Order: sequence, then structure tokens, then C-alpha cells
Amino acid sequence: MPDSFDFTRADFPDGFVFGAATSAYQIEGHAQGGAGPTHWDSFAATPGNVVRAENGDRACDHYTRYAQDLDLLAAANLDVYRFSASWARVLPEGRGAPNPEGLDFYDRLVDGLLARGLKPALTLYHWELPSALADLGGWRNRDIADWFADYTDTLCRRIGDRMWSAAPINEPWCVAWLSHFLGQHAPGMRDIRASARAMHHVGLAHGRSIAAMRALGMGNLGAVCNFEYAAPVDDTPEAQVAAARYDGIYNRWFLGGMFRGEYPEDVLEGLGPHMPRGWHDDMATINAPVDWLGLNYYTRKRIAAAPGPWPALAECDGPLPKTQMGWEIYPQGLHHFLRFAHEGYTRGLPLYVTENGMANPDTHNAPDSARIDYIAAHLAEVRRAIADGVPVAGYFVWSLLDNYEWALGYDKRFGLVHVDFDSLQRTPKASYHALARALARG
Ligand code: IFM
Repeated sequence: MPDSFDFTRADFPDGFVFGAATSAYQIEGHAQGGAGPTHWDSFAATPGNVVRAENGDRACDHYTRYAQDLDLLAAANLDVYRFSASWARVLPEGRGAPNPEGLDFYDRLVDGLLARGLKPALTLYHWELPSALADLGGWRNRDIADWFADYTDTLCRRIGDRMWSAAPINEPWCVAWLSHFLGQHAPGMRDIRASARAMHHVGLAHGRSIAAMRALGMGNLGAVCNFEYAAPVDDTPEAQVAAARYDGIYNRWFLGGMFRGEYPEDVLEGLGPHMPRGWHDDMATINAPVDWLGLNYYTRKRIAAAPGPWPALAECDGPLPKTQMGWEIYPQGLHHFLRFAHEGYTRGLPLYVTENGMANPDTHNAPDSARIDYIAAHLAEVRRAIADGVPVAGYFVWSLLDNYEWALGYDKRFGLVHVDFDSLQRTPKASYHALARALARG
């Protein structure tokens, strides 16, 4: 039962950064401070979408307790804080008049980070779309690229000068596929035409946001994508084809668009007929040069062929130990994707593991060896990739705090710090203390 990590900073290249990640809707308390309504509020208020219909109204009340949370980051000896801003907190209607309280909040947050010696790593969109824009079709509407570029400009004019790094959109696969094809996240659609449009517009919005930040003189701009290792359920050719298709939709579509300016042919087979007119002309915008890639990695999926229309695949249960999410623990997949991205797409750009961590049914004083094991095993794969010559430059734990795990509500505890959702008391877990000790060593 480990209660400490066996690495030191000296085991990683010079300048390698360690951080923790969170997102606005999952921790801030969206009901405060003049934020506008979002599609997550109405999705959660619709029966059957979210466990106990929980929402982000109060969450961890980070909006008022942020100073305490920044102290926790600093005391963990972390270097970087990866946070997101809420579009609807900055622009309650998604466009038009900004909310001064919202801009002030992010200003205070950034100054609080800098005062503690922490580097601010901004994400502009982590899933809570302003309702006014959802009403106009949200990610299905090509105009979202303009709206998003304008929001980027509004926020970054205020805080962009102090960012260590910035990325437009967290996990485009979740924004597009999980939310418009699988229907598991807001807006809860299950429609292939909507999916194809969202899969494209999310890239277009990414490119436009990068351009908006460059125009303001910002640097160290990146893209953050999530990856799942797709393992065929057996060695039949059908399962191999299905797993390759899963891999294409999940792992190759966004990398292809953003780093090669082209989408994978095997995914276009299914999405091509549903793509918006003129999509080819957007590829240069989507392919805007960036300075780094962030990889969010948690698990693998075992994939079988399934009857029915494209993509004709199904996820199957797997034999490996699982986290509270029911996700198999497969650290080797992280090594795979670090090499895969470097060799096939990013070719020398720095890579960051921008999210990795596990959910566990923790109580405030439970042992935390499973999380320590999980993080240690994944960091070992990071070191293996570095030894292979992959330029990995940082690692971020998801998450600093237990928080709102979207459709799964508040049960799934990913935090290095336990949060009592009644009292909002924060209690660092053993993994937090272990990380603080490891990072304090030379
Ligand atoms: O909580 C999420 C986060 O919002 C995005 N990446 C995965 C995490 C765990 O599911």
C-alpha cells in the first residue's frame, strides 16, 4: 500500500512542470457572480440526464473560496494551475455585454496565482455553452467560430497578458461526439448530421481562437485533446476494423485536422455525407500553428463490431482493474499516445499530459494508495516516452478538488483534495501529501 511516490523532479527533464487541472463549471458555483445560463443547466434540469439532476450551481464554491484553493496548489509544490474560464460568466448571453464581475473574478484568480508563484494555464471552453448560443444551434452553427473568437478576445484582452499558456477548447471529442452523437453530455443530441457539424465547427472555433490570441500578442498556445486506447475485443477482422474506426473518431480526427489540415479517410466514410458545405476551405484555419499539444488520458476501451449503421461498433467490458468510473486502468496507453502524437502529428512540439487521474469513492480520511499507484504508473509511462525521445514537458493531475463529474454528479471523486459537498470543507488526501513531498525534493 504505497503512501508515497518514488520519483523526484530530477527524474524528469529540466523545466518539466507539474500541475493540477480543474474546470469552471465543475468547481466555481455557477449560480454566483452574474454568470448567464448554460446548456449544462438545462441539460441537468431535464429528468434522466444527470444523476439526481445535480448541477454546478454551488459545486465547490471556488468562486468565493478560490484563495484557499490557490493556497492548496502552492502548498502542494505544484508549478502550474490549469483552469478554465466560463464563457457565460464572462458574457452571460454568449455575445454582447460582458459581465464585469466575471472579468474581475478571473483577474483576481490570475493575480492570486502569480502572487503564489504559480503559472496560469488557461482553457477558454470546458463545456458550459451559454444558453443563448445553444438556442441558435450551438456547436451545429458555423457562426460559433465567430462567437468564440469574440469571447476569446474579450477575455484575453483582460487576462491574456499574464497567461503562461492558453488553449481554446478542452477535449473536442467530448464537445462534439459525446454530446451530439452519444447524447451523454449537453446538449444531449443523438444525430449524425449534428455530430459531423460539431466535429468540424469545434476545430474551426479552435483555429479562430488561436488567431484571436495571436493577434493580442499571446504565446505558448496549444490544443488539448483526449485520447482512449482502442483495443479490439478479440482478434477477428471485424473487431479490428471496429477498433480502428473508434480510434479514428476519438483519437485521429482532431489531431488530423489541427496538425495536418486533413481529416482521416476512414472517419470521413461515415461523416462525409453530413459535413457542412465548404468544409474543405476551413482546413487551413483549423490547422493554425500551435506551440504544444496537451493530451488528456485515462483509459482504454475494448471495441467490438456491432450491427447497424456506421460506425457499427460497441464498447465491451474489460478484464483490467477499474476506477470508480468503471474505466480500465491501462497506463501503457499513455506511452502509446505520446509516441503516436509526436511521431505522426506534432513532430517535435512539446507535449503535456494535461489531464490524468482517477476517481475513487474517497472519504475525507480514507487511505489513498490506489490514486498514488495510478499516478505513479502513468508517470512511469511518461518517463518511458521521454526515454524514447518524446519531448514531454509536463504532467497535470485531474483534479485538484473533488468536483462535479458532469452527468455523473458529485459521486465520482477525482480530487487530490477531498471536498465535503455539505460543509464545503477541503481536506487534502494522502495523494496530495505524497505529491507535495515528491515535488519538494530536488
Ligand atoms: O471531469 C472530466 C473533465 O471535465 C474532462 N476530462 C475528464 C474528466 C474526468 O471524466
